[in-house]
Amino acid sequence: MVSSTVTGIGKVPGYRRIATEEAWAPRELIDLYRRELADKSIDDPGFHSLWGFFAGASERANLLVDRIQDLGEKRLADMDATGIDMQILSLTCPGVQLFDTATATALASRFNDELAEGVLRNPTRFAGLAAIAPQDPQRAAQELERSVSKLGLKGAIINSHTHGEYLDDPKFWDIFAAAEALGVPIYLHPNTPSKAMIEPFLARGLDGAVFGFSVETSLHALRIIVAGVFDRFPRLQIVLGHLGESLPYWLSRLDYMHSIITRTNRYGAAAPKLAKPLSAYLRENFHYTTSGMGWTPPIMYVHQVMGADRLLYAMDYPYQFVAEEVIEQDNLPLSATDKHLFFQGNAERLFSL
Ligand code: 1DF
Ligand code: MN
Repeated sequence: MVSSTVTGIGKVPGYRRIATEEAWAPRELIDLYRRELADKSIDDPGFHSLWGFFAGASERANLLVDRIQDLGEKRLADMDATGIDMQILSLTCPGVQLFDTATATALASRFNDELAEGVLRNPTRFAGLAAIAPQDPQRAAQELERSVSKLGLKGAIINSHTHGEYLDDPKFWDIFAAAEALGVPIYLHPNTPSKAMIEPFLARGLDGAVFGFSVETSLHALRIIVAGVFDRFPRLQIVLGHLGESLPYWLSRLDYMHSIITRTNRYGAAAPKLAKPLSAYLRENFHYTTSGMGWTPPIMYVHQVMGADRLLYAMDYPYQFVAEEVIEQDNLPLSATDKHLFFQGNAERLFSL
């Protein structure tokens, strides 16, 4: 997980390195996860697989749980050691989305207060995204509004499905309306696949970050697009990590196949005609970060097909705390202008830093 012996990360590269998908979790959240692991009162096999591991006794789990709680000196030291100037912090997956509506709604507000205090202690090193509870969409929209206008947070994070439900359901659209009105993005972070589709992943250990996260989250993003969310909220911006959870690779096939589906009205109201080709939404309503994907060929591909304005750096600390990946991305074959956009400029614009 950690390679702290690497040197060679330049101090003054001509840009600030802003890492945009960086996790934190207060002790209380981890305790609540541990209680649920013992009680098994919530039927979410993905959660039990994911946090059964991270709340367990392995060395990786212990290091992770220690690091993820810190919003001060330890985290800053790790950032210094890997040349990270700023982290955009968000409550780790699945955040409050695991819990019942009342619990999740109350926890989101308290954790956002706590995050905002952590940011205020080191405002040049940290910014934060609000946790919200989609279980109560109207309260979630209000909490986003409060978090941005009162606490200075820069958007929201949603960890894919909430109890197996997806945000294309119009009952959630007040959240999109609030984000669009505030001019802040929603980071659609992975979660393990929802209960309805996780079984064949679990059977071979593929439910987590290794692959299941990406299947779940790319599906979620597509559901949002094909439901017509961006025709209704044309200025809404969604952020995807992991280089777009594979979607940039699919642009031409998605356009070809989706245009047939809508032209033939094959699925009726479930797949309505959209104002633009599907790929237009992926280019105009999404940004892509390199969390967990610090590898030059796919980064250059996303830069090419999505454009220099849409690609942002992320580390995914503390889950993927790998100094070599910072060096690899320092050495991307990009112009000085585009590298500045990648590490700094796009994050400053998107998150209003
Ligand atoms: C893992 C990866 C866990 C990511 C995460 O949150 C996470 C992991 C619990 O390695 O199991 O956010 N990730 O974004 O890749
Ligand atoms: Mn992550």
